[in-house]
Amino acid sequence: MRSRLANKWVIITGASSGFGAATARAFGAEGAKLLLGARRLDRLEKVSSECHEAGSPEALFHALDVSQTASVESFVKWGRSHTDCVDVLINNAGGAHGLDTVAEGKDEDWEAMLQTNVLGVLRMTRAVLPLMINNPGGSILNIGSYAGRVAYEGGAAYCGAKAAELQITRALRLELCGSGLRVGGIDPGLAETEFSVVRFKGDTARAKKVYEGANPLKAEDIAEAIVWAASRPPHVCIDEMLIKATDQAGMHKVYRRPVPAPK
Ligand code: NDP
Ligand code: 8X3
Repeated sequence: MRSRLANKWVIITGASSGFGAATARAFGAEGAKLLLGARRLDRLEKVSSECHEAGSPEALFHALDVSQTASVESFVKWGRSHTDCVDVLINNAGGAHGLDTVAEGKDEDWEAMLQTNVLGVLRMTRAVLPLMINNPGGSILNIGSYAGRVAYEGGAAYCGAKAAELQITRALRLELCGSGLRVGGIDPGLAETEFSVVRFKGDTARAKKVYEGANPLKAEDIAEAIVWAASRPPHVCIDEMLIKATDQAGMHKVYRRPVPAPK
């Protein structure tokens, strides 16, 4: 059967790595047309060519910094030059900065987390909605986190930001009821992407430790769920999905296999 997503226009924020890049490739494989945004253009160029190889008829990219209203507006203006009808918006750009307690927290980390995970989602949605509003069956999918549902030490600002994102998703669903647009939240748990490298400011050894001995989610696992949610029939809305690694029974309970000592 021809994919429901073939030739549909899909916007993905944070498409330069991790979930966003995997999601772009997965939509590409369904024959969707892509408008990809992030700050690292060299990465976007590579993802775009992988999407073409996967089967996307159009995999276009443009600089996007969701923490800046002007950048969001210029990204959407560029998108509008390619289409006036967007079918799917994936608000994925975001992440964590630092793992400090509130007592030790840094303003710049808090601000970065709130700017991307919270205000970025609001700004992108406000800017893209005019391109979706006459398009019943379209989907807005926000990538939240298990951390938006369960707090942990050192995660106050990140958990708070993702909890805010969950409530934004819920409020938007109420606001758009009757428009035919679907609004969903996908909340992943422990997943090995560049997330921890960013959180620990490039300390790859510390980032690796986060996943040591466990079998975390992969970016492709989340991409598959996002594509599935967006490809349901128009009367079906996947409201909320919490997706965890089998090894993550709870925020503070992750099964870890013994790791062989280095020789
Ligand atoms: P990555 O670090 O691999 O990807 C993050 C993406 O967000 C990159 O493409 C990055 O692009 C983009 N991004 C960050 N800041 C901005 C910005 N200001 N403007 C535009 N793009 C930005 O991590 P993940 O793929 O894991 O993260 C994707 C989403 O999933 C995030 O919202 C994260 O919070 C969430 N998440 C991650 C989990 C995990 O364990 N990995 C679990 C649950 C949720 P660039 O730097 O090029 O701008
Ligand atoms: C990322 C998952 O548990 O590391 O959102 O905060 S967690």
